[in-house]
Amino acid sequence: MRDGTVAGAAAVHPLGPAHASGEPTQGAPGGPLGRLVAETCARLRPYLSPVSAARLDEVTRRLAGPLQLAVAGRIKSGKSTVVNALIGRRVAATDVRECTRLVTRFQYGTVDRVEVVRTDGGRHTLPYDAEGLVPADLGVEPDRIAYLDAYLTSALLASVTVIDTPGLASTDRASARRTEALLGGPAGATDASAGPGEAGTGNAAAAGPQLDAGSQAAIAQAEAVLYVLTQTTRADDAEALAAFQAYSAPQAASPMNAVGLLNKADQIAAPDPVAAARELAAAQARALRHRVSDVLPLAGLVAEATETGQFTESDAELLRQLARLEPASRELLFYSADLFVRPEVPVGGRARLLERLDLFGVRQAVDLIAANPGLTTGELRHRLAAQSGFPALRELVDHAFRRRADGIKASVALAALDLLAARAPVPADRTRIRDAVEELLQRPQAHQLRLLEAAALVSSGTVPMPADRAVELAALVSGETAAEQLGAPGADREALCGRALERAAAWRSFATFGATPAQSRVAHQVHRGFFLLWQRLAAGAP
Ligand SMILES: Nc1nc2c(ncn2[C@@H]2O[C@H](COP(=O)(O)OP(=O)(O)OP(=O)(O)O)[C@@H](O)[C@H]2O)c(=O)[nH]1
Ligand SMILES: [Mg+2]
Repeated sequence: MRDGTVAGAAAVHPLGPAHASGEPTQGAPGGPLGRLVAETCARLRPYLSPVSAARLDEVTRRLAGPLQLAVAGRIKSGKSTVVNALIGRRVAATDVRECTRLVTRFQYGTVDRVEVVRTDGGRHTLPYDAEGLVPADLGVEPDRIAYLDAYLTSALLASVTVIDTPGLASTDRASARRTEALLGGPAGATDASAGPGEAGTGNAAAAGPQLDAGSQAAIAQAEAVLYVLTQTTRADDAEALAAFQAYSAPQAASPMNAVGLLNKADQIAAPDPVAAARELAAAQARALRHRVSDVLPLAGLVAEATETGQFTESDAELLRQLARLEPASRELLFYSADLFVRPEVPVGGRARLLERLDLFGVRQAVDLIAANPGLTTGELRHRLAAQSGFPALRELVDHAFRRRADGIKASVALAALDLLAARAPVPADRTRIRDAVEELLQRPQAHQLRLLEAAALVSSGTVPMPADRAVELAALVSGETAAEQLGAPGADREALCGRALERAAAWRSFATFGATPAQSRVAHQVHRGFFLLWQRLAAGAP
């Protein structure tokens, strides 16, 4: 276990890492909504006081960077394992003994390296260790470290920065506090409900939410979150999720930007853990529907093995040996991990297989080979990955999050502008920023931002809405095609046009006659959303 904690106030430069890192500064935002917000910022900047202008620069810089995706959850839920699988390299230490103590931002860089960002604002650079992991020895006392910037030439990181976080309900209050800070929650919210073996002993509530600057820098980065859950969703899971969403304006904290992972699916004690995991994940998604948009079942360990190249030819060969055993003795092997000590399996390989795949993963692999002895190592890896549930997560990050990054980032930037206005040292700044945001939101091109805000209010339960209307709004906001937006797959353009107009009218009438004032405000935005969609369709847009 790495020792020491990170605590105390610090003086990390608010402009944060990209400026100091030596990596090229990001260019303009990739999407139309981001560009719209960036243009507003550029127009506004000359009229602001130097302090607000510097803060505005930070908003603009973040807008142009990759989506900031935090992986959060309780201690030992498998966060670092998920991070490794996503990045496609085993870079974060994962071990029963190894606790993640620091917020680590894995991001694209031209040279692989770890930059240690110290609480005094200084940085020093280290290489990854001999195994390719973020080194355990960071060269200074841990309490002098704010967070880590880990650079990798991984393709995924070009569009998404993956932030590994210390576990919540950690016995190490300082590192848990950093995550609670990242999630926007009060320090110590998790201690009371921590279970046996996980309980923190410190009186964290008494410690107070003293956020160090390193954590604040990390908070400012998270734009979406993967929340790693295990079998039982505990009260503190929901609390931490609530805290993430309470951190900033609803549009930045939309449940649409938070997805749960039911990890360690392989460890569910059921005759068919895969099927049980699917059901449990669906139940958790219902229970947490105002917190996350979905819960995906995952065997993170298997995903890590298959995605990071840890699962090798010699592992596959060993599994083939096992598959050739008599069915009865094979079965005996799987009664428990202890029985996995048989002369047929060399000691080293045995430990390695268990470490890579755990017992259920080994069984799955052996079953796959037994059913199809000609399976190549590549095919085996592919099938194991498919059974782990990882493809759905990959799809979510590569496709759904990446596609929606423009809207997410623009919404987060608008929320940051609100905050900037609220904290402006000069009253004139406040008025100018608010006027600029209002002017931006009046434009038809910015309507998607209003819709995102409305969807956030509805999906978080802040504005209650009949279930069918909530579903309709979610589709309108996140559908990739007009047919998806209108919930009418396969419909032709004429039908889509008709439906868009019909839905616009239905929402207008709901806004006028059937709704509470809050519902009415949302309904007006949705009406306009369908109307604009109709205009686009009628004008022949794709
Ligand atoms: N069987 C099984 N074990 C897993 C799975 N995912 C992670 N683990 C194991 O759980 C332990 C903790 O995993 P980590 O990824 O280090 O968990 P973490 O949430 O990052 O832990 P902290 O940073 O200390 O909070 C490790 O021994 C992993 O190998 C899984 O899907 N199945
Ligand atoms: Mg970890």
